Order: sequence, then C-alpha cells, then structure tokens
Amino acid sequence: METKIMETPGMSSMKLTSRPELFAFEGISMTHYFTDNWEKVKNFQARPDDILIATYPKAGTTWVSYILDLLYFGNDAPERQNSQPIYMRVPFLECCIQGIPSGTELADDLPTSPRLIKTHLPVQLVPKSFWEQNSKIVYVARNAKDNAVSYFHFDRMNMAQPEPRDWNTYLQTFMEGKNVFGPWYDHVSGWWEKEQTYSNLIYMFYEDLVEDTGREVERLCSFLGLSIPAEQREKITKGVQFDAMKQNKMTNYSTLPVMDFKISPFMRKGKVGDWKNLFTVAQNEQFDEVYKVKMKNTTVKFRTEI
Ligand code: PPS
Repeated sequence: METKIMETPGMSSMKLTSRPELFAFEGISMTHYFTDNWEKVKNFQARPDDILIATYPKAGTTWVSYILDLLYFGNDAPERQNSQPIYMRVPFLECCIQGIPSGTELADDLPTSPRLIKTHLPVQLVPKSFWEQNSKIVYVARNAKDNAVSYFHFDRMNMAQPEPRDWNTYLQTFMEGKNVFGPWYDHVSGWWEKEQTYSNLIYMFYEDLVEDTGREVERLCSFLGLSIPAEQREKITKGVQFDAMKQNKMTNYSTLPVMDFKISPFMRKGKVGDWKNLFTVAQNEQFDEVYKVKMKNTTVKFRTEI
C-alpha cells in the first residue's frame, strides 16, 4: 500500500508563473516571499525549548533538520517519518507563499516539543524572542565556493528564486552579496561573532558533517543534552547519508512543485570540493582576492576540500 504524503493544503497545485524580483530589505537582498509576512516574523513568539536551525541557503539545512528530527522524534509514530515531508516537520519561519500556510503559522501549529524551526535570516534579523527565551540555535556553515555552486543550481531549478542567468554572472552576484538572504560573507561571520557571546548556539560546518557524520551527531547530542544510545546514533547516522536522503521522498523535496528536478535535483551531489568542476582558474583567482578582503575581520575558517 502506498503511503499518502501529507502536504500543506494547496501545495501540490502550487505553480509559480514568474520569478520574483530581488530588492533591498533592511539592507539585505530579499524577495517578497521572505518579507510579505514580516510583522509576524518579527513578532514571532519563540519558546525556551525551541530549536532554531539557522543557515545561509544551501549550507546543509535539510541535513541537520533531518538529523535533529530523528534525534528527537525518530522513535515516534511512523506516520511522521513516512508521510510528513521535512519542510512540514521543520517550518521555514520567514517563508510566505500565497495559497499555503506561512512559516509562522506552521511553527505556531507545531504540536511537538521541542519545535524545530528553520531560518536563513542573517543574525541581526532573527526575531528577538529567540534571544529573550534563550532558545537553542544550531548554525551550519559551508565553504563559500561549494555554497555558491549549490546555490546557483538551486536558483536554476527553483521557480520561487530569481533567475540566476549564466554561472559567471551568478558568481559576480554572489561576490557582491546580491543573493536572496544577502552576502554569504556577512552571514557566516555575523553568526560566528554571535557564537562567541551566546552560549546556546552551536556553530557547525558542512565539511565536518561530510568528513565524519557520526562525530558531528555526537557533538550535536552533547550540545542538546541528549543521551542517545550508540546503536541508535549509528542508525541515525546511516539514515542521514546523502544516498539515503536522496532516495527518501520525505527529505528529497520531490513533493514541492516549485522545483524542477529536470533542471537539477535538490539532493544534487552533496560533496566538498565540487566547486572545482565549475570555477575556471580565473574565476577562482578573482574569488580568492575578493574573499580575502571580505573576510579580513573575522576568525572563522573554512575548508574548501577535505
Ligand atoms: S536549502 O534549500 O537552503 O534548505 O538547502 P540546504 O538543505 O541548506 O542545502 C542543500 C545542499 O545540501 C546537500 N545535502 C547533503 N550533502 C551531504 N549529505 C547529506 N545527507 C545531504 N543532505 C543535503 C544537498 O545535496 C545540497 O548540496 P549540493 O552541493 O547542491 O548537492
């Protein structure tokens, strides 16, 4: 018997006819999908046991969301794992697309404790109740080169994102910080600074997750104060590997019609160092020069290969 996939009402018929425009919002490039519901986002009431998963787009959000979901709810009713896509289990706080419930509505309606909530907001735009409630935050960062490549392919296939045009044009845009959610450089360094003063924040790296997922799951458990038996942790580590998540309809985003997998799948490659297949030598040199300038005031360090 085939499992019925639980979607948000309106989701399966959701078709977007044109791509959104980019505009400056609070100094950050945004599209209306992330600003239309701003009053509700800004005034969102976080709870002390909420867990916010914060990332720059394409840094490993879905991966960490699924890990957390399994750590907390993996042993619960099988319907959760078999029929609820990850974007329903972990609402995207600032997302607001006409015809479907907004991220704030979905988060408000979550019956779970803790609530797992996703955001791509730069640190300065996070609703203040998360800080007031001292909620736990898991930030994931990915090296700029792989992040840019992944974001480029995502923008090609996601009709809810601005048209990226060709790779070279896109890369210039990325270096200028004119992507949805603003400059990668400020995002990763802003959150890095926050980690120095806000003790309920763990700063993780996509590269570390690829290198040793089990070790990072353990690190997460200790941050969250979870004691999960080794056997169960191993099972979770296996279930969240790239191939398993790519096959899993609940984690591979194949149920979202705004994405055209004929152009590029959501679970694309899941590698560190894939940038080498797209950057030319000249682009790489230019990128490194820009990187040095933009990152000169931060101590956060990335690996572009492992
Ligand atoms: S989004 O749209 O911002 O929520 O996207 P996000 O989930 O942050 O990032 C998608 C990229 O993460 C890769 N991914 C993984 N890599 C390795 N292992 C696992 N399990 C995994 N899950 C997701 C996904 O393939 C995207 O990266 P690219 O480089 O495009 O393949």
